[in-house]
Amino acid sequence: MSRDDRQTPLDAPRPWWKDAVVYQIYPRSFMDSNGDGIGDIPGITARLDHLKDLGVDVVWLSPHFDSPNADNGYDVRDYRKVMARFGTMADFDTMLAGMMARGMRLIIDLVVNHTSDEHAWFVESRKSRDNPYRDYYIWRDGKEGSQGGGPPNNYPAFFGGPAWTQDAATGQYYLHYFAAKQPDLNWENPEVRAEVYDLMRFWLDKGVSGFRMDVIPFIAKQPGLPDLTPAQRRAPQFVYASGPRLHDHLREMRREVLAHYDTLTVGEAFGVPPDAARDLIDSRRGELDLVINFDIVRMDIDGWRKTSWTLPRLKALYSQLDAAVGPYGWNTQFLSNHDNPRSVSHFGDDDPAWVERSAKVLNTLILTQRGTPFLYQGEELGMTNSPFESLDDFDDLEVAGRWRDLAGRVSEAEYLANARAMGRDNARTPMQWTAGPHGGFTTGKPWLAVNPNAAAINAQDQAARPDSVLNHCRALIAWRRGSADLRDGTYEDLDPEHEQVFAYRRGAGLVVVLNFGRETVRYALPGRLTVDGVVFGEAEVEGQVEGQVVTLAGWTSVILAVRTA
Ligand code: ISL
Ligand code: CA
Repeated sequence: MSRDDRQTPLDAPRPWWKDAVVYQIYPRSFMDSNGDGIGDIPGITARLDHLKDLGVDVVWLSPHFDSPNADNGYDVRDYRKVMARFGTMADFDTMLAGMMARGMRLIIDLVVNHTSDEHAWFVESRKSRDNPYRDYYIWRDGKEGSQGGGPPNNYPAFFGGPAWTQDAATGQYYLHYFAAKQPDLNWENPEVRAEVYDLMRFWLDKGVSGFRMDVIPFIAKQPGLPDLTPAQRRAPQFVYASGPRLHDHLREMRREVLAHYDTLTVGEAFGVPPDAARDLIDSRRGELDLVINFDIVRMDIDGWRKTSWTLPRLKALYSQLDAAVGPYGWNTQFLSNHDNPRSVSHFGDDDPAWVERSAKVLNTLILTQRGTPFLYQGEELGMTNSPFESLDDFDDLEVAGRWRDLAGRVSEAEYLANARAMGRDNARTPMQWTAGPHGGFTTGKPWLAVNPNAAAINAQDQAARPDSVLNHCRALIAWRRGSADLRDGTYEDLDPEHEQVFAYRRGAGLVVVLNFGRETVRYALPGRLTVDGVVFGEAEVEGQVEGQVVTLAGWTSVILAVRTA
């Protein structure tokens, strides 16, 4: 009986992905095996033992499909072909076999809100108004007639300019929420849906265990595509993500494809507030399993501008997100990915004297919160943002596109400072494997410069040091596996207002205390708790437990065994 046609009672068998630790690979930057400066699939295969040793259960692979790389693979030209620079389908099969031989599963990136403008479907669609593929995409006449009247509505694109581009062949405009090279598919067309279901089966039949679904809430458009208000234009994702047919599409996808396989589906819920996300992941509804939300990673970014965050606000978000999933949902736990700055630079302290300690604190947070942890490549090392010197150093079309939009309204120095803090390229600098040339990522010239601190922060050095970020993650992932309180216990913030300490209870038996600062803190636990001892903490932590008081050195964390007095 497939899952979506029964109420999933609370005592249903526990899905495997609730206990999994997921690791995201951005293939372009993970490992280059042939010296062309671009990461590739044989490079991933060569590094699978790094993932196995870390204790990873699932790999999420960012797009590996044939693409012109306008948006580094998030513009797919052929869903059934491996990007030539990444390797061959045989390489993919070898990588997948290598993962499975190590007990790891693979989920791939399903990018079906849009395709590349070089996809055969769009090449056909744009030829004429009556082309059989015309309705695979969203074409409209301009405002006043089809010549020169301006775009059909005032939708902005995320990578700059309007979300409509007029096409010479027919004079009509096509919709693209992202770049003009990423035309949006028309999900109201049942032929489009059937094509997507077919390509999903193609990869599932190869042994893939599911999908991370790129901006999946965007596939349902607003009926009639009315103009946005000025407030909506400032954050259009909330309108783009709330089309009325979204749940119908997801339930049909579940019925047609997913219900027939044992899968993990993770929707990138850009533009979906926590309460709306609950409906996407409620196991009784047969839609998605998990969502990637933006509440924490974007808590201090307003458009292109970095604002600020505080620990009490961060803690409030954790409690809100934990409560929002309800009894039939489950959370993802992450602090970075390929679209966001490095977590230790964003939420930690990336001063060379503190970076390792604070990276370990943040990884402890990710690995002890309630939900499925997602680590991003390099996060297990405490890799940091990169010192981009000028706008020319960035590869990301989002950085260039937003700069064009700002045209003269903001100084280049101010824009550069914000791009350095929050730009997506921070997470896309190559993985740092060794202290050697280009961090051991490539023997050639890397497509994006390796962070100059690779000699100090790299996997080879850390594998040999017991107190490294890498070995901290390895040990905590292993310990977590044996802890029912961490894997499935309740979550309770013990001190929401404290400005430097993040202390929370997991289940009945554990308390986690994180010091989010350089100063040593003496932290008094609530009187109702009796501490039985330190069960996990860094070797150099002075986690002395005097009765109810825990002393934590700067940027350290500790896990305590407790019971209610
Ligand atoms: O917030 C954003 C828009 O300004 C971006 O970080 C990003 O576009 C958004 O989070 C959606 O991300 C996904 O879709 C994009 C792609 O560029 C991102 O890499 C992908 O994760 C379009 O496919
Ligand atoms: Ca390569």
